[in-house]
Amino acid sequence: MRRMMLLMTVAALVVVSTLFVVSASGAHKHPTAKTQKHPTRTVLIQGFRFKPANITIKRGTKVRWINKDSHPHTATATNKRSFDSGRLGKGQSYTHTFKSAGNKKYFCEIHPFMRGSVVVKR
Ligand SMILES: [Cu+2]
Repeated sequence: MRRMMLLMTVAALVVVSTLFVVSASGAHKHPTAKTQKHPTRTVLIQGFRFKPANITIKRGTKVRWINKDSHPHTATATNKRSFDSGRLGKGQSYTHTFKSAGNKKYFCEIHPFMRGSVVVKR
């Protein structure tokens, strides 16, 4: 009986350790998963609009604005301090890393009706 218990304990240990190894190797199957935790999000400036106008990201994520219009645009924080792309000509881009959580509203200084927001989660 004691021998039986011992066998079952050993069997259980083998099963548990096998599961652990499988899950651990599973995690290693995606070595890029960690580096892609905070990917760059792209916002196009096209047709006098930010596309998409509202995005939600995790803290530490980079946001890249690309001007696809032939007119110059800016991506300027409404508070004018957090970030400001300056004038972006056709094809030019601007990248900002969002390090603090909150709802960051921005607009185009040249066309103030163009508005967008970046919601940064912790
Ligand atoms: Cu504009």
